[in-house]
Amino acid sequence: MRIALYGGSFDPIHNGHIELAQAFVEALSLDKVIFMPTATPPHKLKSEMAAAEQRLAMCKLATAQLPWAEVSDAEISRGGASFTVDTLTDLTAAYPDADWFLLTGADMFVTLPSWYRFADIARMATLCTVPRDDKDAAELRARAERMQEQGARCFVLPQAVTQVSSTQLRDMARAGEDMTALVPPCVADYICAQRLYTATDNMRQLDDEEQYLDILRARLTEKRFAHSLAVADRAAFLAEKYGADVQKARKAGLLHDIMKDTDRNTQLQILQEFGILIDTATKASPPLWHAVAGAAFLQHILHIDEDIVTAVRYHTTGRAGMSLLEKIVYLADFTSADRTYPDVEKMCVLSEQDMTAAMLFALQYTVTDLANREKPIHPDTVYAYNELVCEK
Ligand code: DGI
Ligand code: FE
Ligand code: FE
Repeated sequence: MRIALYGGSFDPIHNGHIELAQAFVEALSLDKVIFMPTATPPHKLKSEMAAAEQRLAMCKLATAQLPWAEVSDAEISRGGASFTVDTLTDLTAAYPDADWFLLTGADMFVTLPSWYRFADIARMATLCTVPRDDKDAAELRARAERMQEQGARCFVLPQAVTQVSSTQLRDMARAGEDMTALVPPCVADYICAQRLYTATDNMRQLDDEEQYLDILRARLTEKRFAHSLAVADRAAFLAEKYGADVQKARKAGLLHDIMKDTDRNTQLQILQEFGILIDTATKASPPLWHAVAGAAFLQHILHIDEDIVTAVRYHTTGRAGMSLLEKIVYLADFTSADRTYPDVEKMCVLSEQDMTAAMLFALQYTVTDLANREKPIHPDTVYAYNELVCEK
């Protein structure tokens, strides 16, 4: 038996996926391709993705007529993020005599060497991919060669297959456009009947606080939730005082710690998913990750305004050349009603009287505190501090 594992979010499955699988069935004489929809990642909002059961149902509809296709709910049943290495381990144990292949799109293929336990994956399956166009082909073959030098077996299809974008399909669904050229007709019908991908628009428009409160309640501990409300109040108060946009300050304050209670691995996963590379200094300080991951979440999933996104991004480290909104959120986090450190009163008074002095005081405190505890100090914090002392 020659069996391929084809994992993905399949949100929705489309003709590009089917064509890719079909091409490998022919090129590699595969007996079976197992479509494996991933579980919904913990940081995805319900309205942003079709439910796991719906993605599974679409895979089954799309492959019902294909004798070589099988759909597995193993990762969905397992729940949470699955590692490909674990899925392959289970599958190879279930079919110990089979030759295994792992099908990946070009975008995934190039990231393979950084996948968890890549060497084990490579030991269990031949790594297969297909170019998006002619330009891609040479690049993919070069990557394949490099992996082969590390002992992997690779296969790059010589010809490209049709590229279809799931993002584009979701946009089409939202706009009520006909998708039958890009997905199997039964999948198009299913998307219409289930009204999939139509909620995202509401998401984008709904700006009322209630909605953000629901999102926060689901993600934060009670204490962190209370802190977020206190920072929102404080940010609004400071915005009023310094002539900034009060609504934006409130929103930024509310959302600034949205990823703080998410476990660190998931924070890293979010960064990886959005292609955000963190510098070595950030990598060395896990307490900074929630700000970067939170900003990415706000930008890519909640579609929040960019000035709010950067206020969240820099609320922990600060940076040189901070905007008014960034300073307000930074100081609000330092002076919210729930803060209890020794100099909090002085900090509060300063933040209301002299923003620059308050920033300097806060940064001085942070730098000193980190140095005393022998923690690394992020360069952005140092730049923010230097800018203020040099201007004095
Ligand atoms: O999320 P909060 O607790 O409300 O506050 P925060 O986002 O300011 O996070 C504070 C933590 O971040 C605290 O443990 C100190 C740490 N921190 C702030 N700046 C730096 C830093 N840690 C390192 N390593 N480097 C920094 O520059
Ligand atoms: Fe924070
Ligand atoms: Fe905070």
